Amino acid sequence: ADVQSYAAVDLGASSGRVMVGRVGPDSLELTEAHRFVNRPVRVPEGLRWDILALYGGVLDGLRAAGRVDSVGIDSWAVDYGLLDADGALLGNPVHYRDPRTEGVPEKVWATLPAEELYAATGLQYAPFNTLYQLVAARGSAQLVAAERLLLIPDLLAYWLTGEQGTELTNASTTQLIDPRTRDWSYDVASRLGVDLGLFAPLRQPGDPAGLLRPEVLEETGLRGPVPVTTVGSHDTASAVAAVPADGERFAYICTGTWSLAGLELGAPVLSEASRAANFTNELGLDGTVRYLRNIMGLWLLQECVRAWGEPELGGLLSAAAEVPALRSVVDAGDAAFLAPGRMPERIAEACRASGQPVPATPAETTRCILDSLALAHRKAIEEAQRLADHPVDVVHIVGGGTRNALLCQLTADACGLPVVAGPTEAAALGNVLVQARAHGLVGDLPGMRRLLTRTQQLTRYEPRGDTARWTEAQTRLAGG
Ligand code: ADP
Ligand code: LRH
Repeated sequence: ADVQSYAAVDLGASSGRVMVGRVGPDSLELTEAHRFVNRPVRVPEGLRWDILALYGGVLDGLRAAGRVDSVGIDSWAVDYGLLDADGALLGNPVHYRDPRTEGVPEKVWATLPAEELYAATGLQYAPFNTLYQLVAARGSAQLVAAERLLLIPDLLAYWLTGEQGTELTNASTTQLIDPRTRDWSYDVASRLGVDLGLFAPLRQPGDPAGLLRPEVLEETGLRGPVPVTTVGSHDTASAVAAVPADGERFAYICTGTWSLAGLELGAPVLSEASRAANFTNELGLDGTVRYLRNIMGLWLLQECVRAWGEPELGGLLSAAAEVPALRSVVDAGDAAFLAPGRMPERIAEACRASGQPVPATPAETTRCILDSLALAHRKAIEEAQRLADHPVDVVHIVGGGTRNALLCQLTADACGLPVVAGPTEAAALGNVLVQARAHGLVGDLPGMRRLLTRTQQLTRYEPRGDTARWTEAQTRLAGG
Protein backbone atom coordinates (compact mmCIF):
# COMPACT_ATOMS: atom_id res chain seq x y z
CA ALA A 1 0.00 0.00 0.00
CA ASP A 2 1.14 3.53 -0.77
CA VAL A 3 -0.34 5.02 2.38
CA GLN A 4 0.42 3.48 5.76
CA SER A 5 -1.23 4.12 9.13
CA TYR A 6 0.67 4.54 12.37
CA ALA A 7 -0.70 4.93 15.88
CA ALA A 8 1.15 7.47 17.99
CA VAL A 9 0.63 7.17 21.72
CA ASP A 10 1.64 10.57 23.16
CA LEU A 11 1.34 11.13 26.89
CA GLY A 12 1.79 14.69 28.08
CA ALA A 13 1.68 15.80 31.68
CA SER A 14 -1.85 17.13 31.25
CA SER A 15 -3.38 14.78 28.71
CA GLY A 16 -2.73 11.57 26.86
CA ARG A 17 -3.77 10.89 23.30
CA VAL A 18 -3.67 8.22 20.67
CA MET A 19 -3.34 9.79 17.24
CA VAL A 20 -3.41 8.06 13.87
CA GLY A 21 -1.00 9.29 11.21
CA ARG A 22 -1.57 8.36 7.59
CA VAL A 23 1.66 8.72 5.67
CA GLY A 24 2.17 8.56 1.93
CA PRO A 25 5.06 9.61 -0.32
CA ASP A 26 3.79 13.20 -0.31
CA SER A 27 1.06 13.21 2.31
CA LEU A 28 0.80 13.30 6.06
CA GLU A 29 -2.52 13.41 7.87
CA LEU A 30 -3.06 13.20 11.59
CA THR A 31 -6.36 12.41 13.29
CA GLU A 32 -7.22 11.97 16.94
CA ALA A 33 -8.47 8.51 17.89
CA HIS A 34 -8.78 9.12 21.61
CA ARG A 35 -7.82 11.73 24.21
CA PHE A 36 -7.91 11.27 27.97
CA VAL A 37 -6.91 13.33 30.98
CA ASN A 38 -3.70 12.62 32.82
CA ARG A 39 -4.62 13.36 36.41
CA PRO A 40 -1.93 12.70 39.01
CA VAL A 41 -3.12 11.40 42.35
CA ARG A 42 -2.03 12.47 45.82
CA VAL A 43 -1.83 9.50 48.20
CA PRO A 44 -0.35 9.48 51.72
CA GLU A 45 3.12 8.61 50.39
CA GLY A 46 3.13 11.46 47.85
CA LEU A 47 2.20 12.50 44.32
CA ARG A 48 1.83 9.56 41.93
CA TRP A 49 0.97 8.96 38.26
CA ASP A 50 -2.20 6.97 37.67
CA ILE A 51 -0.33 4.63 35.34
CA LEU A 52 -3.08 2.01 35.07
CA ALA A 53 -5.58 4.67 33.98
CA LEU A 54 -3.06 5.84 31.38
CA TYR A 55 -2.52 2.29 30.13
CA GLY A 56 -6.31 1.88 29.97
CA GLY A 57 -6.44 5.08 27.89
CA VAL A 58 -3.80 3.65 25.56
CA LEU A 59 -5.83 0.45 25.06
CA ASP A 60 -9.03 2.47 24.45
CA GLY A 61 -7.08 4.57 21.96
CA LEU A 62 -5.74 1.58 20.08
CA ARG A 63 -9.24 0.14 19.87
CA ALA A 64 -10.51 3.46 18.48
CA ALA A 65 -7.57 3.73 16.08
CA GLY A 66 -8.50 0.54 14.25
CA ARG A 67 -6.15 -1.10 11.74
CA VAL A 68 -2.61 0.30 11.98
CA ASP A 69 0.73 -0.84 10.57
CA SER A 70 2.66 -0.04 13.74
CA VAL A 71 2.43 1.65 17.15
CA GLY A 72 4.88 4.12 18.72
CA ILE A 73 4.93 5.51 22.27
CA ASP A 74 6.28 8.76 23.68
CA SER A 75 5.69 10.51 27.00
CA TRP A 76 7.07 13.05 29.43
CA ALA A 77 10.63 12.31 30.53
CA VAL A 78 12.56 11.30 33.69
CA ASP A 79 9.91 9.18 35.48
CA TYR A 80 9.88 5.42 35.70
CA GLY A 81 8.24 2.29 37.06
CA LEU A 82 10.07 -0.41 39.03
CA LEU A 83 9.47 -4.11 38.40
CA ASP A 84 10.05 -7.00 40.78
CA ALA A 85 11.70 -10.31 39.85
CA ASP A 86 8.42 -11.54 38.35
CA GLY A 87 8.13 -8.48 36.12
CA ALA A 88 5.27 -7.00 38.18
CA LEU A 89 5.07 -3.25 38.77
CA LEU A 90 6.14 -2.18 42.26
CA GLY A 91 3.88 0.68 43.29
CA ASN A 92 2.68 3.66 41.29
CA PRO A 93 5.36 5.65 39.46
CA VAL A 94 6.37 8.75 41.41
CA HIS A 95 5.48 12.09 39.80
CA TYR A 96 8.38 14.39 39.01
CA ARG A 97 6.62 17.15 40.97
CA ASP A 98 6.73 15.03 44.13
CA PRO A 99 8.94 16.73 46.75
CA ARG A 100 11.01 13.62 47.57
CA THR A 101 14.14 15.02 45.92
CA GLU A 102 14.29 18.11 48.14
CA GLY A 103 17.84 18.43 49.44
CA VAL A 104 19.03 15.43 47.40
CA PRO A 105 20.99 17.29 44.68
CA GLU A 106 23.18 18.89 47.36
CA LYS A 107 23.94 15.43 48.76
CA VAL A 108 24.83 14.16 45.29
CA TRP A 109 27.14 17.12 44.64
CA ALA A 110 29.00 16.40 47.87
CA THR A 111 30.11 13.13 46.24
CA LEU A 112 30.28 14.31 42.65
CA PRO A 113 30.61 18.09 42.27
CA ALA A 114 27.96 19.73 40.08
CA GLU A 115 30.67 20.92 37.65
CA GLU A 116 31.93 17.38 37.08
CA LEU A 117 28.41 15.99 36.82
CA TYR A 118 27.59 18.54 34.10
CA ALA A 119 30.81 17.92 32.21
CA ALA A 120 30.02 14.19 32.22
CA THR A 121 26.28 14.25 31.41
CA GLY A 122 25.51 17.71 30.00
CA LEU A 123 22.21 17.65 31.84
CA GLN A 124 20.68 20.74 33.39
CA TYR A 125 20.11 20.85 37.07
CA ALA A 126 16.49 19.95 37.71
CA PRO A 127 15.51 18.43 41.04
CA PHE A 128 13.56 15.69 39.26
CA ASN A 129 16.31 14.24 37.05
CA THR A 130 16.05 10.45 37.35
CA LEU A 131 19.44 10.35 39.02
CA TYR A 132 18.24 12.47 41.94
CA GLN A 133 15.03 10.45 42.15
CA LEU A 134 17.04 7.24 42.40
CA VAL A 135 19.29 8.67 45.10
CA ALA A 136 16.18 9.90 46.97
CA ALA A 137 14.71 6.39 46.76
CA ARG A 138 17.89 4.64 47.92
CA GLY A 139 17.13 2.08 50.62
CA SER A 140 13.35 2.27 50.06
CA ALA A 141 11.51 -1.05 50.14
CA GLN A 142 10.51 -0.69 46.50
CA LEU A 143 13.96 0.10 45.14
CA VAL A 144 15.50 -2.68 47.24
CA ALA A 145 13.00 -5.15 45.78
CA ALA A 146 13.36 -3.85 42.22
CA GLU A 147 15.02 -5.94 39.53
CA ARG A 148 14.20 -3.63 36.64
CA LEU A 149 13.56 0.06 36.00
CA LEU A 150 11.56 1.06 32.94
CA LEU A 151 11.03 4.68 31.88
CA ILE A 152 7.32 5.47 31.36
CA PRO A 153 7.10 4.87 27.56
CA ASP A 154 9.26 1.75 27.92
CA LEU A 155 6.96 0.49 30.70
CA LEU A 156 3.90 0.89 28.46
CA ALA A 157 5.74 -0.77 25.57
CA TYR A 158 6.56 -3.66 27.93
CA TRP A 159 2.92 -4.07 28.91
CA LEU A 160 1.91 -4.00 25.24
CA THR A 161 4.58 -6.41 23.96
CA GLY A 162 6.22 -8.23 26.86
CA GLU A 163 9.62 -6.91 25.70
CA GLN A 164 11.89 -4.58 27.65
CA GLY A 165 14.27 -1.86 26.50
CA THR A 166 15.51 1.62 27.38
CA GLU A 167 14.99 4.14 24.61
CA LEU A 168 17.97 6.46 24.16
CA THR A 169 16.43 9.97 23.80
CA ASN A 170 14.48 9.50 27.02
CA ALA A 171 17.42 7.77 28.74
CA SER A 172 19.34 10.99 28.13
CA THR A 173 17.08 12.71 30.69
CA THR A 174 18.15 10.33 33.48
CA GLN A 175 21.49 12.14 33.92
CA LEU A 176 23.17 8.76 33.53
CA ILE A 177 24.07 9.12 29.83
CA ASP A 178 27.21 10.63 28.33
CA PRO A 179 26.03 12.87 25.45
CA ARG A 180 29.35 12.44 23.59
CA THR A 181 29.33 8.65 23.47
CA ARG A 182 25.51 8.41 23.57
CA ASP A 183 25.98 5.50 25.96
CA TRP A 184 25.74 5.08 29.74
CA SER A 185 28.00 7.20 31.89
CA TYR A 186 29.49 4.27 33.79
CA ASP A 187 31.67 6.55 35.87
CA VAL A 188 28.79 8.74 37.13
CA ALA A 189 26.71 5.65 37.93
CA SER A 190 29.46 3.92 39.86
CA ARG A 191 30.51 7.01 41.81
CA LEU A 192 26.92 7.58 42.91
CA GLY A 193 26.16 3.93 43.53
CA VAL A 194 23.47 3.63 40.87
CA ASP A 195 23.09 0.07 39.58
CA LEU A 196 22.94 0.33 35.79
CA GLY A 197 21.88 -3.33 35.78
CA LEU A 198 18.41 -2.05 36.69
CA PHE A 199 18.07 -0.66 33.16
CA ALA A 200 17.13 -2.79 30.15
CA PRO A 201 19.47 -2.55 27.11
CA LEU A 202 19.45 0.71 25.17
CA ARG A 203 17.23 0.97 22.08
CA GLN A 204 17.43 3.56 19.31
CA PRO A 205 14.50 5.34 17.63
CA GLY A 206 13.50 3.15 14.71
CA ASP A 207 14.38 -0.14 16.43
CA PRO A 208 11.65 -2.79 16.57
CA ALA A 209 10.17 -3.11 20.07
CA GLY A 210 8.15 -6.32 19.75
CA LEU A 211 4.60 -7.22 18.74
CA LEU A 212 1.33 -6.49 20.54
CA ARG A 213 0.65 -9.43 22.87
CA PRO A 214 -2.30 -11.70 21.96
CA GLU A 215 -4.20 -10.41 25.03
CA VAL A 216 -3.71 -6.82 23.84
CA LEU A 217 -4.98 -7.74 20.36
CA GLU A 218 -8.01 -9.34 21.94
CA GLU A 219 -8.70 -6.35 24.18
CA THR A 220 -8.32 -3.80 21.39
CA GLY A 221 -9.98 -5.81 18.65
CA LEU A 222 -6.89 -5.38 16.44
CA ARG A 223 -5.80 -8.11 14.05
CA GLY A 224 -2.14 -9.13 14.47
CA PRO A 225 0.65 -9.03 13.97
CA VAL A 226 0.98 -5.36 14.99
CA PRO A 227 4.57 -4.26 15.66
CA VAL A 228 5.55 -1.63 18.20
CA THR A 229 8.30 0.58 16.82
CA THR A 230 10.72 2.51 19.01
CA VAL A 231 10.37 6.26 18.42
CA GLY A 232 12.00 9.24 20.10
CA SER A 233 10.16 8.21 23.25
CA HIS A 234 10.87 11.47 25.07
CA ASP A 235 7.94 13.64 23.95
CA THR A 236 10.30 16.58 23.43
CA ALA A 237 12.54 14.47 21.15
CA SER A 238 9.51 13.59 19.04
CA ALA A 239 8.27 17.20 19.06
CA VAL A 240 11.63 18.61 17.94
CA ALA A 241 11.83 16.00 15.16
CA ALA A 242 8.55 17.53 13.92
CA VAL A 243 9.68 21.16 13.95
CA PRO A 244 9.01 22.23 10.34
CA ALA A 245 12.35 23.99 9.98
CA ASP A 246 14.36 24.59 6.87
CA GLY A 247 18.13 24.45 7.43
CA GLU A 248 19.86 24.93 10.76
CA ARG A 249 19.36 28.59 11.68
CA PHE A 250 16.27 28.08 13.81
CA ALA A 251 15.31 27.99 17.46
CA TYR A 252 12.32 26.06 18.74
CA ILE A 253 9.96 26.25 21.69
CA CYS A 254 7.95 23.16 22.57
CA THR A 255 5.03 24.61 24.49
CA GLY A 256 2.66 22.57 26.60
CA THR A 257 2.77 22.00 30.30
CA TRP A 258 6.44 23.03 29.88
CA SER A 259 8.12 25.45 27.53
CA LEU A 260 11.30 23.85 26.24
CA ALA A 261 13.24 26.52 24.41
CA GLY A 262 16.51 26.10 22.58
CA LEU A 263 18.43 24.81 19.60
CA GLU A 264 19.16 21.63 17.72
CA LEU A 265 22.91 21.03 17.62
CA GLY A 266 25.31 18.46 16.22
CA ALA A 267 27.29 18.19 19.45
CA PRO A 268 26.74 18.95 23.14
CA VAL A 269 27.87 22.19 24.80
CA LEU A 270 29.47 21.20 28.10
CA SER A 271 31.14 24.46 29.07
CA GLU A 272 31.02 25.88 32.59
CA ALA A 273 29.16 28.93 31.23
CA SER A 274 26.50 26.59 29.85
CA ARG A 275 26.16 24.87 33.21
CA ALA A 276 25.89 28.20 35.00
CA ALA A 277 23.09 29.20 32.59
CA ASN A 278 21.42 25.83 33.26
CA PHE A 279 21.11 24.60 29.69
CA THR A 280 20.59 20.93 29.06
CA ASN A 281 21.96 18.64 26.36
CA GLU A 282 19.35 15.99 25.71
CA LEU A 283 19.76 13.51 22.88
CA GLY A 284 17.67 13.69 19.75
CA LEU A 285 17.24 11.81 16.53
CA ASP A 286 20.13 11.02 14.20
CA GLY A 287 22.95 12.16 16.44
CA THR A 288 21.39 15.54 17.25
CA VAL A 289 21.46 17.26 20.62
CA ARG A 290 18.55 19.23 22.10
CA TYR A 291 20.26 22.19 23.68
CA LEU A 292 17.53 23.88 25.67
CA ARG A 293 16.25 25.30 28.90
CA ASN A 294 13.17 24.14 30.80
CA ILE A 295 10.72 26.99 31.43
CA MET A 296 7.69 26.44 33.68
CA GLY A 297 5.39 26.86 30.67
CA LEU A 298 1.62 26.81 30.55
CA TRP A 299 1.70 24.86 33.81
CA LEU A 300 1.56 28.29 35.45
CA LEU A 301 -1.73 29.00 33.68
CA GLN A 302 -3.09 25.46 34.13
CA GLU A 303 -2.59 25.73 37.87
CA CYS A 304 -4.25 29.17 38.03
CA VAL A 305 -7.19 27.97 35.94
CA ARG A 306 -7.58 25.07 38.36
CA ALA A 307 -7.50 27.47 41.33
CA TRP A 308 -10.13 29.69 39.67
CA GLY A 309 -12.56 26.79 39.21
CA GLU A 310 -11.80 26.04 35.54
CA PRO A 311 -13.09 29.11 33.66
CA GLU A 312 -13.13 28.79 29.88
CA LEU A 313 -9.66 29.45 28.40
CA GLY A 314 -10.79 31.46 25.36
CA GLY A 315 -12.50 34.14 27.47
CA LEU A 316 -9.56 34.37 29.81
CA LEU A 317 -7.08 34.85 26.96
CA SER A 318 -9.14 37.56 25.24
CA ALA A 319 -9.44 39.41 28.55
CA ALA A 320 -5.68 39.06 29.06
CA ALA A 321 -5.08 40.57 25.60
CA GLU A 322 -6.82 43.76 26.82
CA VAL A 323 -4.58 44.14 29.88
CA PRO A 324 -1.67 46.57 29.37
CA ALA A 325 1.54 44.74 28.47
CA LEU A 326 4.47 44.06 30.80
CA ARG A 327 3.07 45.64 33.95
CA SER A 328 4.58 42.85 36.02
CA VAL A 329 6.68 39.81 35.15
CA VAL A 330 7.93 36.83 37.12
CA ASP A 331 10.87 34.52 36.43
CA ALA A 332 9.12 31.73 34.55
CA GLY A 333 12.31 29.68 34.72
CA ASP A 334 12.20 29.55 38.51
CA ALA A 335 11.84 26.04 39.96
CA ALA A 336 9.93 27.68 42.83
CA PHE A 337 6.85 27.27 40.59
CA LEU A 338 7.37 23.50 40.16
CA ALA A 339 5.05 22.24 42.88
CA PRO A 340 1.26 22.33 42.46
CA GLY A 341 -1.08 24.57 44.45
CA ARG A 342 -1.83 28.22 45.28
CA MET A 343 -0.45 29.42 41.94
CA PRO A 344 -2.26 32.81 41.69
CA GLU A 345 -1.01 33.67 45.19
CA ARG A 346 2.54 32.52 44.43
CA ILE A 347 2.63 34.68 41.29
CA ALA A 348 1.27 37.65 43.22
CA GLU A 349 3.91 37.15 45.92
CA ALA A 350 6.71 37.05 43.30
CA CYS A 351 5.44 40.34 41.80
CA ARG A 352 5.26 41.96 45.23
CA ALA A 353 8.75 40.74 46.17
CA SER A 354 10.22 42.33 43.02
CA GLY A 355 8.42 45.63 43.66
CA GLN A 356 6.00 45.37 40.73
CA PRO A 357 2.23 45.89 40.62
CA VAL A 358 0.42 42.83 41.97
CA PRO A 359 -2.02 41.34 39.43
CA ALA A 360 -5.48 41.51 40.97
CA THR A 361 -7.80 39.74 38.51
CA PRO A 362 -7.59 36.45 36.58
CA ALA A 363 -7.09 38.51 33.38
CA GLU A 364 -4.17 40.40 34.92
CA THR A 365 -2.60 37.26 36.31
CA THR A 366 -2.99 35.55 32.94
CA ARG A 367 -1.33 38.50 31.22
CA CYS A 368 1.50 38.41 33.74
CA ILE A 369 2.03 34.70 32.99
CA LEU A 370 2.05 35.16 29.21
CA ASP A 371 4.38 38.18 29.33
CA SER A 372 6.65 36.24 31.69
CA LEU A 373 6.70 33.20 29.41
CA ALA A 374 7.51 35.31 26.35
CA LEU A 375 10.31 36.97 28.30
CA ALA A 376 11.72 33.61 29.41
CA HIS A 377 11.50 32.36 25.81
CA ARG A 378 13.53 35.35 24.67
CA LYS A 379 16.14 34.92 27.38
CA ALA A 380 16.60 31.20 26.66
CA ILE A 381 16.88 31.68 22.90
CA GLU A 382 19.27 34.60 23.24
CA GLU A 383 21.54 32.78 25.68
CA ALA A 384 21.45 29.50 23.76
CA GLN A 385 22.62 31.25 20.58
CA ARG A 386 25.46 32.88 22.47
CA LEU A 387 26.58 29.80 24.42
CA ALA A 388 26.42 27.49 21.41
CA ASP A 389 27.67 30.10 18.94
CA HIS A 390 24.72 29.21 16.73
CA PRO A 391 22.71 32.19 15.41
CA VAL A 392 19.09 31.84 14.29
CA ASP A 393 16.69 33.74 12.01
CA VAL A 394 13.39 32.25 13.10
CA VAL A 395 11.66 30.75 16.14
CA HIS A 396 9.42 27.71 15.68
CA ILE A 397 6.71 27.12 18.26
CA VAL A 398 5.13 23.66 18.41
CA GLY A 399 2.75 21.98 20.87
CA GLY A 400 -0.42 23.02 22.69
CA GLY A 401 0.77 26.62 23.12
CA THR A 402 0.45 27.21 19.35
CA ARG A 403 -3.29 27.52 20.07
CA ASN A 404 -2.53 30.56 22.20
CA ALA A 405 -2.12 33.32 19.57
CA LEU A 406 -1.33 35.93 22.21
CA LEU A 407 1.59 33.87 23.54
CA CYS A 408 2.93 33.34 20.00
CA GLN A 409 2.72 37.06 19.18
CA LEU A 410 4.31 38.09 22.50
CA THR A 411 7.12 35.60 21.89
CA ALA A 412 7.78 37.10 18.44
CA ASP A 413 7.77 40.59 19.99
CA ALA A 414 10.09 39.61 22.86
CA CYS A 415 12.55 37.74 20.64
CA GLY A 416 12.46 40.32 17.87
CA LEU A 417 12.24 37.40 15.44
CA PRO A 418 9.49 35.92 13.29
CA VAL A 419 7.65 33.04 14.92
CA VAL A 420 6.28 30.13 12.91
CA ALA A 421 3.63 28.36 14.99
CA GLY A 422 2.62 24.75 14.36
CA PRO A 423 2.09 21.90 14.32
CA THR A 424 0.09 21.65 17.55
CA GLU A 425 0.47 17.89 17.84
CA ALA A 426 4.19 17.93 17.06
CA ALA A 427 5.13 15.09 19.40
CA ALA A 428 2.57 12.78 17.80
CA LEU A 429 3.77 13.78 14.32
CA GLY A 430 7.42 13.15 15.21
CA ASN A 431 6.37 9.81 16.65
CA VAL A 432 4.49 8.91 13.43
CA LEU A 433 7.32 10.03 11.14
CA VAL A 434 9.94 7.95 12.92
CA GLN A 435 7.70 4.91 12.54
CA ALA A 436 7.18 5.73 8.88
CA ARG A 437 10.90 6.06 8.39
CA ALA A 438 11.56 2.73 10.09
CA HIS A 439 9.19 1.25 7.53
CA GLY A 440 10.97 2.93 4.64
CA LEU A 441 8.36 5.60 3.91
CA VAL A 442 10.13 8.88 4.54
CA GLY A 443 13.75 9.97 4.33
CA ASP A 444 16.10 11.71 6.73
CA LEU A 445 15.28 14.44 9.27
CA PRO A 446 15.38 17.28 6.67
CA GLY A 447 13.09 15.16 4.46
CA MET A 448 10.66 14.66 7.34
CA ARG A 449 10.66 18.41 7.93
CA ARG A 450 10.01 19.20 4.27
CA LEU A 451 7.01 16.86 4.36
CA LEU A 452 5.71 18.70 7.46
CA THR A 453 6.17 22.10 5.83
CA ARG A 454 4.20 20.95 2.79
CA THR A 455 1.37 19.31 4.70
CA GLN A 456 0.83 21.03 8.06
CA GLN A 457 -0.98 24.24 8.81
CA LEU A 458 1.48 26.86 10.08
CA THR A 459 0.89 30.44 11.27
CA ARG A 460 3.48 33.18 11.03
CA TYR A 461 3.81 36.03 13.57
CA GLU A 462 6.02 39.02 12.80
CA PRO A 463 7.70 40.89 15.67
CA ARG A 464 5.99 44.26 16.33
CA GLY A 465 9.22 46.08 17.19
CA ASP A 466 9.72 47.65 20.59
CA THR A 467 12.17 45.06 21.93
CA ALA A 468 13.46 47.77 24.33
CA ARG A 469 10.39 47.30 26.51
CA TRP A 470 11.25 43.63 26.88
CA THR A 471 14.84 44.45 27.72
CA GLU A 472 13.56 46.77 30.44
CA ALA A 473 11.28 44.05 31.82
CA GLN A 474 14.20 41.64 31.89
CA THR A 475 16.23 44.03 34.06
CA ARG A 476 13.37 44.13 36.59
CA LEU A 477 13.89 40.39 37.17
CA ALA A 478 17.66 40.53 37.08
CA GLY A 479 17.56 43.22 39.78
CA GLY A 480 14.96 41.45 41.94
P1 ADP B 1 1.14 18.46 27.43
O1 ADP B 1 1.57 17.64 26.25
O2 ADP B 1 2.27 18.92 28.29
O3 ADP B 1 0.07 17.78 28.24
P2 ADP B 1 -0.14 20.18 25.44
O4 ADP B 1 0.87 20.26 24.36
O5 ADP B 1 -1.32 19.31 25.22
O6 ADP B 1 0.53 19.83 26.86
O7 ADP B 1 -0.62 21.67 25.73
C1 ADP B 1 -1.55 21.94 26.72
C2 ADP B 1 -1.75 23.45 26.81
O8 ADP B 1 -2.22 23.95 25.59
C3 ADP B 1 -2.75 23.85 27.84
O9 ADP B 1 -2.16 24.02 29.11
C4 ADP B 1 -3.31 25.15 27.30
O10 ADP B 1 -2.66 26.26 27.89
C5 ADP B 1 -3.00 25.11 25.82
N1 ADP B 1 -4.24 25.04 25.06
C6 ADP B 1 -4.98 23.94 24.80
N2 ADP B 1 -6.09 24.26 24.13
C7 ADP B 1 -6.08 25.60 23.95
C8 ADP B 1 -6.96 26.55 23.33
N3 ADP B 1 -8.08 26.17 22.75
N4 ADP B 1 -6.59 27.85 23.34
C9 ADP B 1 -5.45 28.26 23.92
N5 ADP B 1 -4.61 27.41 24.53
C10 ADP B 1 -4.90 26.10 24.54
C1 LRH C 1 7.77 17.62 28.68
C2 LRH C 1 8.90 16.93 29.39
C3 LRH C 1 10.15 17.77 29.44
C4 LRH C 1 10.79 17.27 30.72
C5 LRH C 1 9.57 17.20 31.60
C6 LRH C 1 9.73 16.39 32.85
O1 LRH C 1 6.60 16.86 28.65
O2 LRH C 1 9.18 15.69 28.81
O3 LRH C 1 10.98 17.65 28.32
O4 LRH C 1 11.82 18.07 31.18
O5 LRH C 1 8.54 16.71 30.75
